[in-house]
Amino acid sequence: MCGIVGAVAQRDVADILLEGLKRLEYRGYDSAGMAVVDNQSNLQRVRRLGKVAELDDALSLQPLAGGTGIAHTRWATHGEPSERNAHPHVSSDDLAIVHNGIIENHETLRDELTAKGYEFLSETDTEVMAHLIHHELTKNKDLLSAVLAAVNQLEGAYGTVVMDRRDPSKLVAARSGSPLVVGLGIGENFLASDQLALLPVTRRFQFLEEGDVCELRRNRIDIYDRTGKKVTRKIIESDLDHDAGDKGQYRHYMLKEIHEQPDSVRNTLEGRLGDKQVLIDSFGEKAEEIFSKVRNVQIIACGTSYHAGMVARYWFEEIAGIQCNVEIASEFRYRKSFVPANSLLVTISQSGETADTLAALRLAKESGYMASLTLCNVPGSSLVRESDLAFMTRAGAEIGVASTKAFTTQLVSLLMLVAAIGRHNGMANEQEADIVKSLRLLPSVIESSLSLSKPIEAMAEAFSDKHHSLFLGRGSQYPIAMEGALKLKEISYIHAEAYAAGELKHGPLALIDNNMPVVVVAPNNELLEKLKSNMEEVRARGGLLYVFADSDARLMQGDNVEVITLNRVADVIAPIVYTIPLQLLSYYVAIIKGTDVDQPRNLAKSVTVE
Ligand code: HGA
Repeated sequence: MCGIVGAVAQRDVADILLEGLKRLEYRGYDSAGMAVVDNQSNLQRVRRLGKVAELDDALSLQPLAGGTGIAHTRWATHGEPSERNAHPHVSSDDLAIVHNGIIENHETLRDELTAKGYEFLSETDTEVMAHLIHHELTKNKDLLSAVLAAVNQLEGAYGTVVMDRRDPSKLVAARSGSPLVVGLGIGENFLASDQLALLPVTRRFQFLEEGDVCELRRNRIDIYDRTGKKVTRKIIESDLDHDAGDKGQYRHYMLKEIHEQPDSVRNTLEGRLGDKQVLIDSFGEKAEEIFSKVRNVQIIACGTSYHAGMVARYWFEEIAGIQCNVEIASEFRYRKSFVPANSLLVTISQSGETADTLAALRLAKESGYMASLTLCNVPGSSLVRESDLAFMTRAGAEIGVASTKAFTTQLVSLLMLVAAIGRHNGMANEQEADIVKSLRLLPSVIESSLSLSKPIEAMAEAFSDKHHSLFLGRGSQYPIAMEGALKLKEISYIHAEAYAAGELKHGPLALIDNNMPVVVVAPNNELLEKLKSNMEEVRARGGLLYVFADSDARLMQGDNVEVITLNRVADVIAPIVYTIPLQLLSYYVAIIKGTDVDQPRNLAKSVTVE
């Protein structure tokens, strides 16, 4: 959340910063701003409420020129979205600062700094940091020492970049709880909250680690740990596609990413499947040894990734014969949990920077887990660096805020994990061979599900004037119903709730009337007959059923029942396949409603704040 870009160069950096913000906008889009030091050594700043396009317009009327600058796109946590609260924040016309995160002791610090004569012009916690660093500069000899002294007084999370107009030869950045990456140029250097922002100017990066403080100059980068000791951080060459942030022929990133799924799943599988087995080394060198000892799996995740974990629970217990618990990271991190012997902790996160999941991993390290594994889409991210094992989902850059290809590649990765662990727990070789065969077929099966766009678009019409909806599934399709409901609420703002279909009569049936669309995920598995009874319960009460079913499920189109038929697929991959039509449904409902599909209100991608 929030996007940060900074640059120290000989050339004017405003265009680089603006392009970086555009590439990060999906991280937060309620306001945006930029500040540079001009050739008179003055701070020049432009901020606007709204999207980066508003800032772009403002900058074309009031261009900023300078070789040192910082910029930010905001997702408000403290203080309403407004120009006044937009970053960069300034202290005494000398310092400018951008920040991602939450300063928890901001109120105490605000009182102390007000008593020292600082005037606050915003409601943000960030402005507290600006004045605190300014105050520390009166006691310390340079910006680096002042930032080190200031961050030691902060409680909470920050990724921050600070600029002083009196010495524009450098920027100082600090990271604790929110990611920052240094981009290495030739005779110029950069900072950003995500490498994606800097791909037009460099492919060489250094990830700052927790507690790092960095002094960035045109020809020099010095990194210190939180004690002030100089450290070196590995330089990595990014293999991310430069055009990762391009919509191509598609109207929205979300639609592009939905259609990329056959390829992203192919990438996930590439080089990781043997003839009849999952190649265990894909999970890391120590995977074989660790997996052979696992007797229990604890999955921790948030949002869509949590739904992927929920599906995996069915797989782990049914296929691998391993007990599996799944918990939302923000709950797990604040309770005392029981850790059975030989437990593997599995975290799932698209960005690898999800604040709650990261905190849960750090907590779990002290709680007796045998080892940790992360399933993640971003190489070099915090979860990847801090886990014992890492498995990259290889979805490619996902820009749409509503997750699609990240989810299906997580499911594919989890199914491979289940096979790899199950092998050590008595799972039959033939069963693993069947999983491998189904996984190989998956990209083409997803392609055929995508061909259902037209009927799903027509079905979406029925939802556009509705305010509420229910999603039903049973077994491993229950979490798919949850994910379908999440997609619909995220981008169309229609209230959508998912229920395990057997729960209907325990309450939600009371909601059914002819204004309540009920979406049912109904592949032909051993629960189909039960599910059919649940559908009858809805129909008998005048409810409207929208059913995604197998060709051989023998479900008839009829009064108040619309059926879209999918090809019959092996049960084990059905949750992945049935995700596709639900993604398309929410997309087309949002299109009809005219909402902002890629950047839905109040949300942002990569939840780096608690
Ligand atoms: N707390 C700051 C930054 C918010 C943030 O990091 N969002 O992701 C603010 O509210 O401006």
